[in-house]
Amino acid sequence: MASPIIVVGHKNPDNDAISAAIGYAWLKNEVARRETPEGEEPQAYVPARLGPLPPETAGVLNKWGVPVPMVVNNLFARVSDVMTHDPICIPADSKIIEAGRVLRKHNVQALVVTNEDGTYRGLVSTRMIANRYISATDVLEQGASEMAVASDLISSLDQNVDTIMEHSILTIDADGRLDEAVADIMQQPFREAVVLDDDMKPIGIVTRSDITVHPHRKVILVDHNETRQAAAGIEDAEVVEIIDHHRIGDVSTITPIKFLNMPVGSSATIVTLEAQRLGIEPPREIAAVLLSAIMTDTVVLKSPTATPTDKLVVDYLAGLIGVDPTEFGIEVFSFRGGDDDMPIDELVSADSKEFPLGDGIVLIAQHETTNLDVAMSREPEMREYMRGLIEAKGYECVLLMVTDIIAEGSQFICEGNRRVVNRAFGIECKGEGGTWMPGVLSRKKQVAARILEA
Ligand SMILES: [Mn+2]
Repeated sequence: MASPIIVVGHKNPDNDAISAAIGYAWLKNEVARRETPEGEEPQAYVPARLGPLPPETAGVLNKWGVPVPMVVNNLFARVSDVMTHDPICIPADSKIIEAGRVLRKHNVQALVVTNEDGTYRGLVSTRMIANRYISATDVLEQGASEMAVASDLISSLDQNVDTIMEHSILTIDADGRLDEAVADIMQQPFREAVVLDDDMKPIGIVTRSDITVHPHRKVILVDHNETRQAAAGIEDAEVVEIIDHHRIGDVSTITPIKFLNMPVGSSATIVTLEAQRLGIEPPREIAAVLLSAIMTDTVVLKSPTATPTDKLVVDYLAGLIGVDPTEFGIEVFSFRGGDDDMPIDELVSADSKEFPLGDGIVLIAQHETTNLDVAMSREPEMREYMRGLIEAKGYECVLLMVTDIIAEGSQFICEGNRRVVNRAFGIECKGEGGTWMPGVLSRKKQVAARILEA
């Protein structure tokens, strides 16, 4: 069966990064199910995330009973991508003759030897059995009769595999990186490594011939197309599709792929348009997940990134769910909880993105609020945390936009090299108090673009 294809958003995932992944994985699975001939296994698509759930995503998934996508730490090829699943096992008290029969029956070179409780004990291979027989010729050279050797060989058939098996075979983890496992396998004198689960039970076997191929994990990127924002190991993966609404970045591919990039308010909008194009209607819970992402990315359609297309898609999804779109959007924002007790790291960097600028990197963070005064009462704490980020990561500057979605503007708070921001906006952001920027709601359209151009 083909490995599942991962559908994943960017690092520091926001609601759209996770929700668009859920929605697009649902759509791809739906298409695969419809197009795969009966009796065949459809290609599976699995939504994933590169970090913790934003609270509004947790709230929406919980309310609508949608499973939380798994976390992927990297996209490097893993041991499980090459291993032979369900290795043939025999108990430690089996006779060598029995091992020989099993090897022949399954046409394999090695068997995993297990303890009574099914846990891993060792490995017996055709080579180990052959060595047992070759060693008999030593006895012959020492003057034993051919008859004695023959009877020794015959009695060996009745010997336990335990006596000839190897205990010191490399054991590895299915989720481990393949390149690291390959290095370890090549360093040991044996051809095989046994893959164990957390209970020490054998679930796979990898041989030197399995690692002559290097598979690439297949991945669909949503809500990003820059390697800087992608999972570690993206360069080792095969990007098979991209669904995005950001500027075109630096992800490159060897073959042509489906690359849907539209200047609309959210990736979830594009996912919904794709579903409509294919004539597939999302069930209510998927519609809710998609609608929540459009609402957060466009700040309940108030952001200048919101387009007439987003409005149409919002009305369509709200109709499917049977809700008022604005009320729905405000409920999604309410899942974020209060600004007064939110941990400072979450408040500042839950939604932050790095942008290259000259030789440096600027971090632009955004915190949306319905109560600017409460958020701004934590300014000293925010600034201290931002200075810590600069020290730890060496940013040129960190800009935090505290966006008031009701007053429709952002308070700019900047640490590091303020000139970058001041020059881009023609302002005098002097530090304490920050600068109120009326009408600035969109990091992408109104802030990042201007800083990168300046
Ligand atoms: Mn987005």
